[in-house]
Amino acid sequence: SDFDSFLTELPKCEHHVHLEGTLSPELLIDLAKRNNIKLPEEHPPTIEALYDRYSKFSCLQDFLDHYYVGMSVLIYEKDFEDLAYNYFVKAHQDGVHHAEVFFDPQAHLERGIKLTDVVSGITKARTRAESDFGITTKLIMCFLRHIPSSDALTTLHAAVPHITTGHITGIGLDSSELGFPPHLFKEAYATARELNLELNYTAHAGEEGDHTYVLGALDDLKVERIDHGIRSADDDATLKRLAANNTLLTVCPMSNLKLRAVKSIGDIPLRKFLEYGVPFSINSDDPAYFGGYILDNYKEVHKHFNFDLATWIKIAENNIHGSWINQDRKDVLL
Ligand code: ES4
Ligand code: ZN
Repeated sequence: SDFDSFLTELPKCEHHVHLEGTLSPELLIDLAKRNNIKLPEEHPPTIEALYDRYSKFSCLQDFLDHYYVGMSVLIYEKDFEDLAYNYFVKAHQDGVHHAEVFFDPQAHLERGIKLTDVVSGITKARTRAESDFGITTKLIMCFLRHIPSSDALTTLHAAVPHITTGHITGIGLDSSELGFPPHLFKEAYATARELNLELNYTAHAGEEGDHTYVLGALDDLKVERIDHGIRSADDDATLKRLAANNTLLTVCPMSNLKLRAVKSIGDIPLRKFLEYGVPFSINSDDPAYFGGYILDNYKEVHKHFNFDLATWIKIAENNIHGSWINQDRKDVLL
């Protein structure tokens, strides 16, 4: 439709995508062959079986169990470069001008992969994409909340050389939310802040957890942004605080539907966010697992909310304002 091409042309920024979640069934099977990896017996063995399994996640944990097995095919620097470059190609096709991407260092370190291989592969892809497409990109390392926070600190120290070179410029927190509240990672965030004044901070909160996880991320971790944050809508004071501080929520509609955080995309409280003046962006999260990339997410939102042009333009502007880029780059995108 006409609106589809409007949404395609709309300058988009992606703020919430896990590179390991862009591992398509096709690339997973290719890399398993290329690297001679035998996937566990219960893991779907074919592209078709993988797509079928991915269509029926019951919750975040059910997805994560597949996600961590899937990424076991990523071994060499080139694998990470291929993974990230494929994502940037797709993002560019979807009209993304700026992408801030997550990766999970601990998920690779615990498999004996060197952090340098992961970061150099991703950095090579970023450099190629920036020169091939004029897209700008940032790399955010996430701590895994299901692993003791002492390991987050060890990982942070291992990442210092990559932070110093500017290859990693953000800190995030992801994985299983319920039972792993933000305050557990207070020291890890505080240490990062002492190490480097230039880093940006975000955390997943209010995806399956209630609004107290969002407040915890703001108070204990002092994040500038909240990933997901949809459960903020259950508490008036939380909404008012997000609005007053202009804290961006990086919302992932198809992810919320697939992981059953909502019954329908129409149930995501986007109208409430607009009413309260809480800025949000629309993102793909783990597009290879959730049935669509960023443009699909924009189209799904339009299908359920039928926002007018002015609202879409406002959303696009909020996206640019909430990006971790300098004012010169913002001026180009606006
Ligand atoms: C994730 Cl959807 C989601 N939630 C939390 N952690 C994650 N890691 C990758 N995808
Ligand atoms: Zn996520």
